Amino acid sequence: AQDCQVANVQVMQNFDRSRYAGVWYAVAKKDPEGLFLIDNVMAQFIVGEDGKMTATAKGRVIILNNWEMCADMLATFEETPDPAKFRMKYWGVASYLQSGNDDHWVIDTDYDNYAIHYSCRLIDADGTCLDSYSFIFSRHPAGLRAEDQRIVTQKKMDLCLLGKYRRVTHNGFCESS
Ligand code: DAO
Repeated sequence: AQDCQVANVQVMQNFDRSRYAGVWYAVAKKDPEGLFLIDNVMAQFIVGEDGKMTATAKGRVIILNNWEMCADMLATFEETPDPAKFRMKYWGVASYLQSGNDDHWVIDTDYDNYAIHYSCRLIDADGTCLDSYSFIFSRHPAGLRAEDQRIVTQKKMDLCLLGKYRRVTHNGFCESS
């Protein structure tokens, strides 16, 4: 399925949010226009007693006139008929950080090692995506296992985003804040 139609993107089957919960480290990212989170990106997904998913996230950002900081972000997830497709409302703990409402699709995950996230912000008239971002998450900040790399590469291809990712480094920038 590489016709690059957003409507044909395959997502995780039988997505189980309780197995997805916990900490994920972004190890690679395809940036949207006007990128926000640069590196040291980690997210913690929480499933509440009501079954609803929320998240906290951190990452190094540059705001205003080249001011570098660690952004503390919060997100809530609204369900859709597909269990792997959410609408994500997000905002900063500080008001000057970015906020928004994006698609949040889980493309694939084994829950224990890797997860592939995708969000299309703008669909073109031909059904392809004009402005997307995507995180490759790992349970370990050091990166993915070799056996997961192959799957991730295939999924990047399916998303028509192969070659558009950059590595996301973790150097402790957000650990003290
Ligand atoms: O970094 O350029 C960007 C876009 C991402 C904005 C959303 C970040 C806040 C919520 C993250 C939750 C887990 C993906």
